[in-house]
Amino acid sequence: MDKDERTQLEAYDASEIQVLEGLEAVRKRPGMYIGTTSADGLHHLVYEIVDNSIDEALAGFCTRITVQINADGTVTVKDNGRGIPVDIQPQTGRPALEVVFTVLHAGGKFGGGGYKVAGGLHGVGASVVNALSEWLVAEVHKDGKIYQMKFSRGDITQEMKVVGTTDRTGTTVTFKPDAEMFDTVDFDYDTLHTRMREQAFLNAGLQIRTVDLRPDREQEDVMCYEGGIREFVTYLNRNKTALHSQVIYMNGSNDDGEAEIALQYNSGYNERILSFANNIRTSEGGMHETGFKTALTRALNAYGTRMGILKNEEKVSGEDCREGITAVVSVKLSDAQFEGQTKTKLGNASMRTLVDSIVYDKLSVFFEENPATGKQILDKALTASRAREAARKARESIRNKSGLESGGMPEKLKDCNEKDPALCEIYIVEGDSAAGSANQGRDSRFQAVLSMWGKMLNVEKARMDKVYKNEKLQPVIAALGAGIGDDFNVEKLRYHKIIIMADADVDGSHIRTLLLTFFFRYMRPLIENGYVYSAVPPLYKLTRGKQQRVAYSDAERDRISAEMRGDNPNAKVDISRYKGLGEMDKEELWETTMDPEKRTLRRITLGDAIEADQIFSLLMGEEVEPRRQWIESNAKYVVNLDI
Ligand code: TSJ
Repeated sequence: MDKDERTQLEAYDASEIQVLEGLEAVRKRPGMYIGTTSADGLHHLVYEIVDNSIDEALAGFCTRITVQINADGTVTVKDNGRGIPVDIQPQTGRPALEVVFTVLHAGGKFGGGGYKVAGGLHGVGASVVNALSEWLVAEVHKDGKIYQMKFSRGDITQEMKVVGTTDRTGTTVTFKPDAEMFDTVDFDYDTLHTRMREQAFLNAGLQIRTVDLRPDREQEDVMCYEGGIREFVTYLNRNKTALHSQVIYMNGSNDDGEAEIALQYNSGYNERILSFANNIRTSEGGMHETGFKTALTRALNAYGTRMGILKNEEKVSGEDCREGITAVVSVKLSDAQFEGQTKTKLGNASMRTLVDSIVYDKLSVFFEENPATGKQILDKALTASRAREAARKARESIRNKSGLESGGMPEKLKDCNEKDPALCEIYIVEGDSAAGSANQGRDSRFQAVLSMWGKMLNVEKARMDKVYKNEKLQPVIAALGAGIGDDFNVEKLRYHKIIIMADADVDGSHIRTLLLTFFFRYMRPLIENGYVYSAVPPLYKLTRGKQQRVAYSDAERDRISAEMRGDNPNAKVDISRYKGLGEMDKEELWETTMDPEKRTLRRITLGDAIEADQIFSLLMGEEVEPRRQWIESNAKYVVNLDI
């Protein structure tokens, strides 16, 4: 062995040790690397892989990406980029392809000086996916050859070798997530499809195809949007009535990066601003979003003053300017700083300056050239300003309102004795009979019950002042004790578990959708802090002789039924379906749905709430045609409308 060879081997040994330690750490604490081992974490594996193909597209070398769930439940991601480099890296003495999959944080940071735009927020790379896969196969088409390499749970199971010839270039990765590491390994097509659609909107002209090949679940979607985020805004407003037909689009760049903004107002009252940095959703906002908001307010006020619509120092507030807006703000920059609790807040001040100047300048020009649209938007902001004033008055009157017992609590609330919010729960129950069982069955030391009944307010069509005064929602507002809208203060919240308990039928899902939409629009921190839950009542009761059990799903029903039968194939197990919560007596309800030792609660995420909000807009909004279409295509599911 000569000196060079020895040096290389030592380097290899050293890197191997580091590799094993690195990837072992991933398997020991997967949550540290992918956030969670729930379904979210599982899907995150796919995004980690796809991010690499999108980086290749951003660099200008890839035009098509396919994300495919295979018949056996594994996933394949394929692109037509240059192919991951296969040459030996001088630092490690190993092929770059191997390093990508065996060294933590290696993704995208080798060869050609890297990309202008850095990779994903959680861009821990492909090695994490390797570490958490039962097996993974990578194939690279490059320089006329097909290179292949295989891995398992972080280890190399087949060194890189040439397995054929090819006339194209690109990378294909197939992996099977390790069932030992995840709560579930069942990929959800809709989840992948939704995420990929978002990526297709954010990367104009890039074609992304999603495919499901699993038996009885076959489907496919091809997404490619030449209009990019313009089409994203059109899509987000698809169930709303647009205030102006054109989506307003603006872009620009400086030394630090580039920014694109698209917006369109609708006839509704909600603000929907989606912001992204390097294709990553910045849910907590940040500098780019701030720049957008301040420039929008300034541009509208300047235009109003110039046109004489705003007189005598009259002004519209930022919030007024954003009523009914749907906007997408997307920036791409070289050293994105992610801050905030969930690292989804952009910290780069240069993006505030950039977005601010683009929006102020281009919007001012747009208003000059389209005065009718400018006036419509300004009128809307002025109406919002007046409604806000009316709402403030209504809010004040809430405090001296009847329907509240002494101490300010509603009659329909059966409160608990405990006063520490962290220990208190409130069940919001639909229907009087279910509420009766819940009242009697609860542990009144820490569980409160609030019953709701009858038809609820349509929050979609109501302005804020109507919502505050609504007799169905007032008890909820009063019981939670934390105010509403701008006044909402999560510190005053009286219960840290808010549990929606409703039947799995149309009425139940109606009330659930309404409550979620209400929380989403008027008490969002409730959802952001994870305080909202859905109770999970059982679906079946199984009886054999004196023995009784319950099941929460069809699969569980079959398993328990087999268990109860035991070795006796003739034993008769009686299975009945619960028709609703009202059918259960207080003991049954306590044992199956309320006892913290035995119950299941589903925590409502912001994603659930956004989806409820969308369904809600669709079902309750002004647009008739999309609603009719939705009901038609979901007719058979409506009974189980779940959120
Ligand atoms: F990382 C990975 F394995 F997860 C992965 C990477 C998975 C998939 C499906 C695709 C990719 C990928 C990587 N697609 N395209 C690339 N490109 C590169 O890695 C590449 C190619 C050429 C050069 C160069 O400088 O010549 C540099 C890079 C980073």
